[in-house]
Amino acid sequence: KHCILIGAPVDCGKRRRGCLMGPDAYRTAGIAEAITELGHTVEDLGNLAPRQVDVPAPKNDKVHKLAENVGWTLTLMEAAQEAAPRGMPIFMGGDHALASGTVAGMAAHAAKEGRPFFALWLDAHSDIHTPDTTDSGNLHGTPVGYVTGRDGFDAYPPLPAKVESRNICMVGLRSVDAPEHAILVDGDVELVDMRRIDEEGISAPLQAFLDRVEAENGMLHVSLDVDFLDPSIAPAVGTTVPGGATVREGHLVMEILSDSGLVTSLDLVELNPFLDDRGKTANLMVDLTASLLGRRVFDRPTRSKK
Ligand code: DIR
Ligand code: MN
Ligand code: MN
Ligand code: MN
Repeated sequence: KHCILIGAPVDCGKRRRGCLMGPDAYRTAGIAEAITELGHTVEDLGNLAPRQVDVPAPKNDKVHKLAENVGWTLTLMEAAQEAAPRGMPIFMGGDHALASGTVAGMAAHAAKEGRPFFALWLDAHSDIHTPDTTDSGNLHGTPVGYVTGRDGFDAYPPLPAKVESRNICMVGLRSVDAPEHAILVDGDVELVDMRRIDEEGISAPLQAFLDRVEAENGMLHVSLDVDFLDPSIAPAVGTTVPGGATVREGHLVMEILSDSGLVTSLDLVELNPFLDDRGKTANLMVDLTASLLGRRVFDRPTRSKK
């Protein structure tokens, strides 16, 4: 594989600052070295910057830094489409607002290739607000709303390719706001909340989703929010929610994804190095990336596909 590291120091998707240091924390934790050790090649495009744009004042006056969020969406939508034909983009965030650009860009790329697009959302939150429904005004809670074509994103660039909500699987859910809940219970996003993980394990629902991706020859984007993980193992995030995935559940997801050979792009989001404990969260995120890219103790020959 050729991995393309793209620094996206997005810090405008919420009020608490610090995610802008994420890309350098991943570099410091040795993300490039971890990937090359696995036999892949790496290219680091450095850190990008948001396009400067003017936007009308948002209807909802709680919305925080709309113009900067729109600017990042433009930048990253373009960066994703530029990188995707050459390798596997790994977007080093930055908060989750960056996914409005990365997911929209990867979906546009898939459409150009004539392949269906799927997204795996590893997160405590569902991030399916719109600028009108968000109560916090924090746009990191809206990327799924944007890429699925919900109303209220008039200030944003028109979507080159809408993501089908049935092609999204959310895993790790344990904090869903009321307006998000209302949309999700009536919709067809595949929902794997923590209770389902407790009862069924994490591998069965994930494998069922991957079987669909494979059957449709889809491209698969993985969006990994630090708060998918339990705060005890991943403290460096502004929005900790107790009861998250364990170290082993995190690795198992990545190992199964690796075996599937289906992943074509990755977001690493919400790492706030200002809140970390001697780099432990950054190191864990790098280790999870390594598992996704093939690090393993022993092969599983009967299950591995590629
Ligand atoms: C929260 C989003 N539901 C909000 N929180 C997120 O502010 O709307 N944290 N996405 O990562
Ligand atoms: Mn998120
Ligand atoms: Mn989250
Ligand atoms: Mn909220």
